[in-house]
Amino acid sequence: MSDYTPKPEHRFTFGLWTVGNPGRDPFGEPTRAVVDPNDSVRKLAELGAYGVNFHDDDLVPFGSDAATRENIVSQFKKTLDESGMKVPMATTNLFTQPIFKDGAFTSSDPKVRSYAVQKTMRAMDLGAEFGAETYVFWGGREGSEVDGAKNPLEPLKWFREALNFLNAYQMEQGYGFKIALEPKPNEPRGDIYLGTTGHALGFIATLDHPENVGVNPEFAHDTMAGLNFVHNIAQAIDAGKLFHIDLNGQKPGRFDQDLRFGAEDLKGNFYLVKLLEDNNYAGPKHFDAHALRTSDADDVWNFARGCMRTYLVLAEKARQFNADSEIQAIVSELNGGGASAFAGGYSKDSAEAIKNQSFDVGALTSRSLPYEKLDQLVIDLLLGVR
Ligand code: GCO
Ligand code: MN
Ligand code: MN
Repeated sequence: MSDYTPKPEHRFTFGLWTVGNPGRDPFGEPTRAVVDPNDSVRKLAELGAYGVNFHDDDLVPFGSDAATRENIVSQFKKTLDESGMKVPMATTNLFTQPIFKDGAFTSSDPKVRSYAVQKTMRAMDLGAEFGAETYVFWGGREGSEVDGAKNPLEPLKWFREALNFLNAYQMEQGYGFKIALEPKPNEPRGDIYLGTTGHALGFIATLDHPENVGVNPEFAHDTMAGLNFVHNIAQAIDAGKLFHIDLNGQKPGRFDQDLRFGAEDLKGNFYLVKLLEDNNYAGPKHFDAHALRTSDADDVWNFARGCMRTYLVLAEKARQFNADSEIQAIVSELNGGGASAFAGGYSKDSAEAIKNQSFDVGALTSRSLPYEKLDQLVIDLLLGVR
């Protein structure tokens, strides 16, 4: 039996807002006490995490004066030093305060947009103070319910202006952030702009400096939209844009559940972990999830342990998949055909040759594809009977 003990080298991270989630939902008050971020850091270090991430307001409450900010920052730095924990990612809360009721960077009000940029520059300063390498943009309020209220082309333009400005700011400051856009299809807005990983990848190409902008896809978000997260992550890796990842659990067709990683869709999560491991994804593995509202303070740590444990178990299953001779024989047989006649690129000669090639359509059609067999082997592997 393997050792599934999380260690800092696994680069598991949690948001302060995840383990600190007090269990509030749109219908009910919190079920748990507010947690001091310093306590969260100490406990996560004890459990083997690598670091914590935060929104500006998770660490320094909104509206704090300069002296309060300084006290909080120096205490938090001390706690991080003592526990050996890192802050690999920082982000801005552009959704809680009522001023952002109609969006931040995509508000129709230019003053709100400027305020959002001011808040983000200050949050970037805070993240840089803690050595954050990645800066996430989740546009929770960047969306609409009433599309008659603004020309749908404008929010894209405003979002682009803000990102270009803020990226230029952080470059000039020498912060060296990798910027990661986090898409979500809806919630809290009826519809959120740039709703999926694919939308974000397309948008990035329109920015002034696309080279340091990538994505932070979240399992729950793409699953809410009914999409295949593994395919989306593959596309992000293919584009060289997988800068960060939010791991959690989610049933399709529901509100954003942010469940413990692996709580739903074990097979999908197995292929996800396999994809990340096979491609040596080196970024943080961030659990953007929270314990159930029914959990008490102790059960929150069972939740955190569970996220990391399931990842490590699935990583071991991925290694087993890669080493299983029966599985590998099927996979090789399925993929053993070599390159296509056009894989070497276009030439007049290759076009002519393919035009004249003769194909045994009958033989190609009747080729055996034992996907049922393969899938059941994977099921047996995951259920631990193989
Ligand atoms: C959500 C989002 C957020 C973001 C976080 C970082 O649906 O609530 O996933 O948790 O990840 O705000 O920007
Ligand atoms: Mn989420
Ligand atoms: Mn997220």
